[in-house]
Formats: sequence, structure tokens, C-alpha cells
Amino acid sequence: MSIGTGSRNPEGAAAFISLLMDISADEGTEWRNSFNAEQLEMIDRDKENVSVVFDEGVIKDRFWDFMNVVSSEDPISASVERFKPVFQAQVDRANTQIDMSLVRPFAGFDVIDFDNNGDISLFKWYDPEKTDGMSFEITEASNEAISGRSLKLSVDSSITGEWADVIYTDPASLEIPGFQDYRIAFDYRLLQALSADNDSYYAVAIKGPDGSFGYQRFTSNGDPVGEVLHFEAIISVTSLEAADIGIFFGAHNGTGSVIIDNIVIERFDS
Ligand SMILES: [Ca+2]
Repeated sequence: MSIGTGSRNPEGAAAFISLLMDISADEGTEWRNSFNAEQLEMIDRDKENVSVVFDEGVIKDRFWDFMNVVSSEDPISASVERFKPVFQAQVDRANTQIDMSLVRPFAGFDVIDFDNNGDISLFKWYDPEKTDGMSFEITEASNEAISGRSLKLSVDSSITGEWADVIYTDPASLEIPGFQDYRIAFDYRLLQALSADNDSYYAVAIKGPDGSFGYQRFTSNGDPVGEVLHFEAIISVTSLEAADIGIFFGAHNGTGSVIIDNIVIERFDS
């Protein structure tokens, strides 16, 4: 009676309605003395058949409009007729299939190469309150840059402490909608071994104030210094609500610089 077209759990809805009706039937009976026989018949029919629809359903807003008429007009058949089209319209609207999808598509983004596409202005501090011991800049130096201009990221763990959360892409410039998989790829070059510590590494993630996804190291101790290397990962953004997230770069327990270039982000469909 109040289970909408396309309900994903009609049996559960029916059980819930039945439960509500049992609760409704437990009310006292003194109130009945103020109604005549026809009104009581109408009210009883309502309680058996439509009260749950009124109380918990799509036409809740009109419940008291209707009940005031039922309890004050005599005869009530005319007023019932008057409300019929109003309620029918609301039931019809509730039964209309609507698109419940809240996943926004990823608009796509060109390869961030710091030459023709993407600039350092695409990045911002991950935490503007915590930047001591970190820096990011564009480098064109021939012994540093990978191709043309590149991003240079430096950390000093004697100042940053264990974790250096450095930068991420500005969500206002590169929106990464939630609840989809992304392929992240980029070239990088270590300018120094990050440290002799086994647990020193640079890390990448899709990360923002409200969520962190796919956090993983892209360098490890012993990686060759000075060579251009490639990293690639599939990162699932598993929250629909994740807001203000971007491609994040940081480091753990290390001092040194890394060059990053040719960053690709694209939707990954397995
Ligand atoms: Ca470049």
C-alpha cells in the first residue's frame, strides 16, 4: 500500500509497515468518544489502510489537513473526494523512477608536464600551517629536470619530523570526484638517496583534509640516484563524500630532493 515502484526491499518495507501498524493499534480508546459513527468508520479505515502512508510516507505534509476535515465535516465523503486528486498526485510523484546516482564524472586532465600543461600553481601546500623543512619549486637545471621544466620537491626530516606532508593538487583546479578508480602515473628522479634509513621513502596518494586514498611509497632505499624512473598505481577513491582531494606528494623519514614530471591522472575502468 505504500511500497513504491522499484523498491529494493519490498518484503522489508512490508514488515516495517506491519510493525508500525501494530504500534498504532496500541493507542487508547477515549478519543473515540468525540466522533460520530461515520467519522469513526473513516478513521478506522484510515488506520488500517492509509495511516502509515500519511505518517511515514510521501504525503505526510497533508496528514493534518486531511484529519482536520475528517473530524470536523459531516458528511465527510465530499471532503474525501476533494483530497483524492491531491494525494494521488503525490503518490504518482513518489512512484516515478528517479536517477539516484550521485557519482560525478571525472572531467579528465591533461598530462601535467610543467611545460605546456600544468604549472606549479596547480599545487598547494597540504597543510599551510606546517611547511617548515619542506619546499617545492620548478626546476629547469639540466642535471635535475626530467623534461623541460619539472617539479622539485625537497624535505628535511630533521625539521619536519617523521612525516612530511608536502603538497597536493589544488581541488579548485583539478577536481577528483569520489567513488571511482584512478590511474596515477609519473616520472621521477632522485637527486639524493633519501636517507640510509630503511623506512625512508617518498609517497604519493589521493589525499585531502577529508580523506586519504591509496597512500603508497614510490621510492625505496637503494633506488638508483639520478636516473629517470617511472611509477604507476591504481588508486580507488572509496568514499563518495571525499571532498577537496588531490594528487598528494610527501615523504617519510628523509632528507633530500626528488624531481617529478609528466603526471598522468585518468579514470581507470577495470
Ligand atoms: Ca616537463
